[in-house]
Amino acid sequence: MAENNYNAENIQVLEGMEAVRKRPAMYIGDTGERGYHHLVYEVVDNSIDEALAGYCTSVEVFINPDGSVTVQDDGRGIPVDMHPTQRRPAIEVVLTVLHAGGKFDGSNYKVSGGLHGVGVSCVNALSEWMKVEVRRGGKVHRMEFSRGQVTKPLEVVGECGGETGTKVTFFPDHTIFSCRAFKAEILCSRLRELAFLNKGVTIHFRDDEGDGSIEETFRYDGGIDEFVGYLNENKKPLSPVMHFEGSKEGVTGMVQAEISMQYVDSYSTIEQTYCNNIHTIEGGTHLSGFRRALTTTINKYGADNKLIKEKDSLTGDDMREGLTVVVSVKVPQPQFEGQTKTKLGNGEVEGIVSSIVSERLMTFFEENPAIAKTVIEKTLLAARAREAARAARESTRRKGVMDGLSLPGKLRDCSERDPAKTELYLVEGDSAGGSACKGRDRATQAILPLRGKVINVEKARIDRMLANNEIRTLITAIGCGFADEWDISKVRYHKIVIMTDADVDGAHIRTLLLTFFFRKMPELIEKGYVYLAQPPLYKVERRKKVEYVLTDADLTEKLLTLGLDDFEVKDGAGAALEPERAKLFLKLLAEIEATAKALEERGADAKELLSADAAAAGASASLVKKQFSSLSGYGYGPESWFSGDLPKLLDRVREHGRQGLSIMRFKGLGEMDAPELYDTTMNPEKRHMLKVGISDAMEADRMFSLLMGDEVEPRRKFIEDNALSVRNLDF
Ligand code: 28G
Repeated sequence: MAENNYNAENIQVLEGMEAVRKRPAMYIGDTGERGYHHLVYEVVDNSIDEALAGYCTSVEVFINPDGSVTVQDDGRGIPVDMHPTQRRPAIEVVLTVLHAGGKFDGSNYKVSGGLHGVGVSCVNALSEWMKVEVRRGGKVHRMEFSRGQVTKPLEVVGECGGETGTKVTFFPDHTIFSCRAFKAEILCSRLRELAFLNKGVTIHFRDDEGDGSIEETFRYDGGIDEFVGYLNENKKPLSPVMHFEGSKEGVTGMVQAEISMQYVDSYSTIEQTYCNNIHTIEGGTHLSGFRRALTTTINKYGADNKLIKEKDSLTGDDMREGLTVVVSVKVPQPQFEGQTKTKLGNGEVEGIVSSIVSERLMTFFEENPAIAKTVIEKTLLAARAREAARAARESTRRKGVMDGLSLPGKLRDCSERDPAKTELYLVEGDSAGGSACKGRDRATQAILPLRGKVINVEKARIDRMLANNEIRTLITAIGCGFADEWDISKVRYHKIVIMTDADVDGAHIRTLLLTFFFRKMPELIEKGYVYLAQPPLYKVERRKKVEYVLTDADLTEKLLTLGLDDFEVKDGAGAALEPERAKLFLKLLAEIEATAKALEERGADAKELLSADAAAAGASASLVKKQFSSLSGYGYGPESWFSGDLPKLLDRVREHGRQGLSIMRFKGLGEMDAPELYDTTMNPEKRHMLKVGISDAMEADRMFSLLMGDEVEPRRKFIEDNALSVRNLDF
C-alpha cells in the first residue's frame, strides 16, 4: 500500500515537472529575457523568505563563467530529513513538487514571491541541470537534478561544523528559453530593489562570465527610506523623507504596511508599490489607500490652518505633483488582479494603509508646520498650472490643433489611413526633412520636420509645454490628444521614428523627444510605437563597391579584419599573436580610444548640452590611463616592443586596412541625397531601426531626471562614473 502511494506520488511529481516544461510561459510568464532572469528571482526569493523568517542575513548571487547562476544563503538550510508523507527527503520535495515552497502549513505563508510565485521546483524543471548543497546539522549534503528529475540522490559530502545554509546552482534549459545569457544589469536592478525592500539583508552579486568581473553589494539599513532617496537622487528635495509604518489584522492574517515619501522640486510623480516584494505595477488597494489618505490629510490640515480655501478645489493629482512614494505591504494571501496580474486586490488593505498614513501624516504636519506649508504651496501651484493648461487646451482645441482635424502644415502625411501600416518620421532640420520627403514611400511614410528646439518637458509644466510649437505639432500629428484627453486608440502611426543626426545636437534633440514621450506619452513606448532610425555613419567604397557602415565600432571591425590580413602583432618575447587574439586586443584598444574621444567631445560640448564643469573632461585622462595599465597587466608588459605606443599600433593596423578603400563620414542626414537616405535608413527592407522600450521604468526615470534636470553635481558625477559607457548617454 505504502509502496503504491510512493509510486502514485512519483508519477505526480513527474507529471508536475512535465507540465512546467510543456507550458513554461504559464509558470514563469515567458521564455525570453524576462522569464530567463525570473528563474534567478525565484531562487533568490527563497533566501529572502529565510531572511524574513529571521534566519538569514546574507545572500550571494553569482553568474558563473559557464553561464550558470549560483545563489547561496546563510539560512537554516533546506531540511534534508525524510518528509513525513512523501517518503523522500524534504529537500527533494521542495525541489521537485510544484508549489511545495512554503505551503507546508497554512500559518507559515510564503512572504516573498516572484511575480508568479511558483517556487524553485519550476526553476529546476526548466534547468538543464541543477545542483543543490545544504549545510545543516554539521554536514554538507548534496543533490543533483536534470530537467526536474533526480540525477544524483541526496548524499553527505563533507562536514561543516556549525555552518548552515543553502546553495543552488543551475543552468537554464536552452531548448526552452530563447535568451542565452544572464545580464548583470537586469539582475542587479532586481537585487537592489530586494535589498531596499528588506532592510538589513546583504545581497552580494558577482558576474564572472566574460572578461572582467563585475561586483556589487547591496545592503540598506534604511530600507525603503533609502529607496526613496535613491529614486530622488538627482532631484532637489522639498521635504525630508517621511516614513510611516504599522500593521493590522486583515481577513487572511496580519497585514504589514510601510510607506516612505518625499516631495521634490519636479513636476512628475513616482509611486512604486509592492506587495510581498512583488512590484505591483498596476497598483491596487494599497495604492488607493495611500492616495485617499494623502488627499484627506492635506485637505484637512490645509483647511484647519487656513492654507487652503474652498475655491482652490485641489485634486489628488495636484497633491501628488513632485511626490516620490514607496509603499510596501506584506499580505498573507495576496490576490493579484489586472492584465498583468500586478494589481493588488485584497480589499481590506486599502483601509489599513489609509488609516496608517492619515494618522501619521497628520502628526507629521502638526509637528513640522514649515514643511506642511511648503508642500501645500506646491500643491496650490500645481492646481493653478492645471487650470492654466486647461485654458490653453481649450484655446488650442478651438483652433483645431488637438483633434487632428487640421493637421499641421509642416506635416507631409502619407496616403494610407491604417495606422498599423504607417510610419511617422520626426526629422531634424529642413534639409534632411527635404531629402526624407523626396525619398520616402508616400503611401506609408509621413515626414514631420522639426525646426525649432523641442522644449525640455522635465522643466516645464503642461501650460508652458502647450505653448511650444514643436510640441503642439507633434501632438496633432500623432493624433492621440494629450493629458486628460489622451486616447491611444486614435494613434495615427504605429511607428514613430526619431531620425536625427549622429552628432551632439542630434543626440540632444533625440533625448528631448524621448523625454517628452517617456513623461507625457508613455503608452506609445509601452506599446512599442517609438523607434530610433539608424542612419549609417560611413560610406565605404572598395573597388567601386559601395557599402554603408553603421557605427564606429563596425568600421573599426572592418578595418582591423582587412588590416590584420597580412600584418603581425608580436608580444614582448617576439612571438606572433594568433590573428583572433590580435584582433581582440586591437578591438579593446579601439574601444578605449573611442571612449577617450567621446569624453573629449563631451568635454567640449559640456557647457552647452550638459553644463557639467571641466572636471568631467578632466576625468577622461585618468580613466584612460587606468585602462591602459590594466591592459599591460593583461600580458603586454611595459618591456614589450610597442610599449607605451599602443595607439600607434592601432593606427598602423587600421591604416593598413584602409588601403584601397575610400571612406566618407556623413556629418548629418542632410549630406545624403534622397535615394541614399531612403535606401540606408528608411527602406523597410534594408534599414536598421531600434525599438525604444522601457525595460526598467525606474532606471529610465532616474536617468531622465539626471540628464534633463537642473542639478549639475550629480550629472557631473554620473559622467565620471559612467565615462566608459558614455556613448550610451545618447540612448
Ligand atoms: C540558495 C538558494 C535559495 C532556503 C530554507 C530553509 C527551510 C526551508 C528553505 O524549509 C519548508 C518548512 C518546515 C519542513 C525551514 C529550514 C524550517 C526549518 C527551513 C533557499 C519543510 C522548507 N529549517 N532555506 N526551506 N519546510 N533557501 N535558498 O532555497 O517544514 S529554502
